[in-house]
Amino acid sequence: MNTPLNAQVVAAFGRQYLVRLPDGGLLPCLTRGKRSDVVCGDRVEVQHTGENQGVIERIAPRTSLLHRSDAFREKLIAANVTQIIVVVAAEPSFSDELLARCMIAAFDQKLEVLIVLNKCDLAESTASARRQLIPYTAIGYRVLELSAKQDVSALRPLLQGHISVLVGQSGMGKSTLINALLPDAQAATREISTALDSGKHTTTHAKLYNLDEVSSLIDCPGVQAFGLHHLSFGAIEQGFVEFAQYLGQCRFRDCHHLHEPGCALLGAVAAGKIDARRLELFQQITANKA
Ligand SMILES: Nc1nc2c(ncn2[C@@H]2O[C@H](COP(=O)(O)OP(=O)(O)OP(=O)(O)O)[C@@H](O)[C@H]2O)c(=O)[nH]1
Ligand SMILES: [Mg+2]
Ligand SMILES: [Zn+2]
Repeated sequence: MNTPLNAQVVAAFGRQYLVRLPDGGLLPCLTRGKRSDVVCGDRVEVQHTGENQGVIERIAPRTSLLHRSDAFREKLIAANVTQIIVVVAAEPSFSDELLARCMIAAFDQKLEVLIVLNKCDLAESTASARRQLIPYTAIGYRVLELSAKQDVSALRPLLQGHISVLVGQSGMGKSTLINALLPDAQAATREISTALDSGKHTTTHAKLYNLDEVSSLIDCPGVQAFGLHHLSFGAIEQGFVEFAQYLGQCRFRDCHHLHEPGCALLGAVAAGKIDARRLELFQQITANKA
């Protein structure tokens, strides 16, 4: 039996995949040959090769592809998502560079962005995390504060109609959020992995969960670094959404916004229109781009 591009990859473990068939059943699948460019969220055509085994024959064109890369390799994160939810928390502390990088990737793939500040039950430390997010709310990003351990109801309506992917550093509470939204999910969280001593990252592979007919959520392993080697200098400039009105206004056409005279972005920082930390992040992220 062939499924003409309407099966969905719901989990990816190396080169092994779990695929949901149109009738709702799950089928473990491999790829043909050495192919390994299939990713969670892909729509695929599969063929049964045994009673409980299949092979992925084709991947449907993707509406989006989230990936990260350095000079040596590329890591696919999820396909066909419409929204990226960056999960941050006060403890462990989060990296605003990672946050900025996720947003650049989101802009490049035209995804909605939602920042979730989790663990708000940790009231004292959350105050400083909240301060760290002020530049992001100021430029229009949505920030939702919640505690995955207490109440996630405010998140539900924001997931409606989306294929969302949860990204963030390890330990921010992505899988705890999944379990709160889907009590049957039983995603492993830190408590369990500490008991099993399975290392730093609790979630080891991406997994897609269906919330309802039109909404689903992908849980991903924590990321330490979000390499953007695949994006050009210009794509990174655009990923800093508040820079838009200044781009093209610098004295030099090839301005790198470092210390050039007549730089519109440096001017905007001096005038208090752009947050200085955001320009600093831009300079760090583009440091290796020509
Ligand atoms: N106090 C508090 N702790 C939380 C909350 N949400 C998650 N945690 C704890 O944070 C730790 C990490 O949670 P996980 O859900 O495993 O984190 P993760 O982001 O999935 O981590 P990786 O899978 O490694 O990427 C666990 O000990 C959770 O119990 C929360 O709202 N409040
Ligand atoms: Mg996890
Ligand atoms: Zn400039």
